[in-house]
Amino acid sequence: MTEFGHTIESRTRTFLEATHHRMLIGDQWVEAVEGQRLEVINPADETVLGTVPAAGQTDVDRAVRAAGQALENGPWGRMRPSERQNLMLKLADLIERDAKVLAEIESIDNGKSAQIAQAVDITLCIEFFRYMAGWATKIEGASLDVSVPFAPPESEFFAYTRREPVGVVAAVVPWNFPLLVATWKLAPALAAGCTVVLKPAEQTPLTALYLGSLLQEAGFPEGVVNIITGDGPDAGAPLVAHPGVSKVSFTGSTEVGKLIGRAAMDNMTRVTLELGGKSPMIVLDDCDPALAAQGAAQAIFFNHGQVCCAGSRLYVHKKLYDNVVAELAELAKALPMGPGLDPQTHLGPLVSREQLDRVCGYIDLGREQGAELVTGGARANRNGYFVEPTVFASTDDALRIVQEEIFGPVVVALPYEDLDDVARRANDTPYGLGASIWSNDLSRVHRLVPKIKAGTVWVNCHNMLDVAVPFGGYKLSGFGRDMGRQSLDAYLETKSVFMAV
Ligand code: TXE
Repeated sequence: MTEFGHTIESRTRTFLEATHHRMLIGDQWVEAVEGQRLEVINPADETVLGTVPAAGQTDVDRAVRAAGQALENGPWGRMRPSERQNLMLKLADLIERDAKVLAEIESIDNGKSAQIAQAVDITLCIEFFRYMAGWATKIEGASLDVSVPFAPPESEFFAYTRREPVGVVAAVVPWNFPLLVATWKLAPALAAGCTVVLKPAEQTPLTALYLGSLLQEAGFPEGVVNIITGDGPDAGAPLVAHPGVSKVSFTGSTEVGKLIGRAAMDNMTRVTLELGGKSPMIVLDDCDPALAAQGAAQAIFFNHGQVCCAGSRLYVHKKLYDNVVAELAELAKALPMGPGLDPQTHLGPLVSREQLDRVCGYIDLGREQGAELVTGGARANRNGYFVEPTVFASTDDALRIVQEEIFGPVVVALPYEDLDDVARRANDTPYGLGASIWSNDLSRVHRLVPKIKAGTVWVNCHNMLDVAVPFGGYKLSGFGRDMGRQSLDAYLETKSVFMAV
């Protein structure tokens, strides 16, 4: 079958034609106990793609129990690290085999370009499972030379530390990079020897369910990964508050992140939170305006601005400001918009009607508060949740469109004169996820980097990721890190063993 000149894989068709999807608990594909279902909508044409179970408390209990059993009594807990590694490598191979299928399902479910999903989302999933598979065999404690000052002088002691899996992990993930963010949680959890209950976002559950079949094909024992579908209040909230869960790994809104953080503290559940952002781009006066505009377009319009580290505030030195803004507006107007399956598409629909309303609401607010609309500024005149790529210009950092996360293809350009002042302004939101600096003047770049309060500072690029580089936020953008060696630590406890010899 071909759509928009794109030939859809037969596995994709078979998966989507099933329409009545089930969730994975233990080794069973099951309905929700209460029998409730949620519709999954294609954001490119607003049609119903199918339904998934709407999990509730009882389903959460079953999934956490299955994960607990797999950890305590199943073969997983006794597996050697090299066996865990091999299973993860097998899974990576299966994802690679089905990369096009997964990219197509992601595209149809989320709206993003299938080509870009395959090149970015799915490729990073494969690389991250392989990267983390390598760490499974390199989890080490330390042996410590100890002496106890208050013990009798003739006594001798020995101590060592063990790294142990933290336990059952609840992974709650959003809809902007559904499979990729699920992988950011699953890969270190599995490398560490944990078991997992994964809850994908209600808007985009399909690639997680497809991954469930690949986990089974790879040979992961039952209950090691359970995948429950459902919404935030009915499935997510009971999952993160469940006493059988030892660690919550969440990516989503700051608002829900705060709720999860509070709920986690009741049980002293370990928690990592990757939350919203309002990332600045700072263009210095030595920069080529055309390159800066291209960088800005990529920073804000990639994934239609539905990126937690999207460059949504563009600070440009006043010498270059007019040129960069004009050039960026031209690039925005030229962006090919369409359904994700169309190979020409760069800008797909937003994920849902709710997100469309939210983004359009911010665009209206920008106008009302007096920002100058340079280009875009409306819902696109077609079916589906499409919004025109939008550039505002302003001098007022207090505007809500400058302070608040919009999570759509909307950028505000702001001029500046002084480097110290722009560093202060760049930090002047509650967020601190990403930032980028654009300049070839290394000495000024190096002086600016330490002043920026953000988990990632890019230089002459934005939104670049590598599986070995930790990613996470300062301030209200959360705490803890995904990816890199550092992410593994969040799934491990340290046990100290102290012996008299
Ligand atoms: O996020 P939610 P929403 C930001 C972005 C976006 C806004 C709202 O600004 O416009 O958040 O998006 C689950 N207990 N980001 O409403 O609600 C939910 O089911 C436990 C930035 O979709 O945070 C989903 O699986 N779980 C972000 C996940 O949380 C709960 C990506 C995210 O949904 C829950 C997404 C609860 N009480 C949105 N309520 C990023 N950092 O990339 C919801 N969920």
